[in-house]
Amino acid sequence: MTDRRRFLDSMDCYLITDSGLSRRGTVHDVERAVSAGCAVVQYREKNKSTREMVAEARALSALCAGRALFLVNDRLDVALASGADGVHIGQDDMPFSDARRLLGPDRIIGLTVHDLAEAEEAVRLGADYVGLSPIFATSTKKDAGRACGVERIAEVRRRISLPIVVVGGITRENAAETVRMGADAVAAISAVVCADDVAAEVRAFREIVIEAKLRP
Ligand code: TZP
Ligand code: MG
Repeated sequence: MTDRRRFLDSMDCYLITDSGLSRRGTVHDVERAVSAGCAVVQYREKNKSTREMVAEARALSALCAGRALFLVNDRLDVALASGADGVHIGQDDMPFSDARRLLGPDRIIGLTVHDLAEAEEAVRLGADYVGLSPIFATSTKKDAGRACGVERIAEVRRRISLPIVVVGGITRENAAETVRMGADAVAAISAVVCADDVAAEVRAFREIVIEAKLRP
């Protein structure tokens, strides 16, 4: 197992960036989240040119080095150009086998899944973790689909041993329940990047997750 995969074992709060929602910008959000102990950062950028993304991803990759895994959403080209630790891809993105061939064996590839069949397929393909979504209703991703509910987490947990990150409508109020149902880490976009103090918000989520893991 590479050091990169070890980061996945320690994750509790997983940051997904969103420059459209962020109050102080993605670099600020990542710096504050990582300084608060966030172990995995996913650079999800929908508003910038490829050139802007490569420059920003390089800066973020340097900022995360040795402190957190740095993954790029969807864009393998940006991940490769920036020296990222890996990518996060969805069901309609680059096929997994092509992504693995392009990235090589050591980089992390996370896959979005919506149900047990997709989660079992992620295991078969060799994904490093799954992002299960959307757990709750969300307005952050317009095409996220219908909320699957917390029971889906338990159903997937019973059948696969890959790390599970839950996404979609996660708040401080519902995060503990997702962990009790089997999530390893929570990814809350709006709750974190719209917060007054990103570091304090990440710390709060981390405490909730760590506590819920200790007392299931
Ligand atoms: N993928 C599935 S739902 C979602 C993504 C990126 C958005 C989650 O955002 P929020 O603000 O935490 O509901
Ligand atoms: Mg995608």
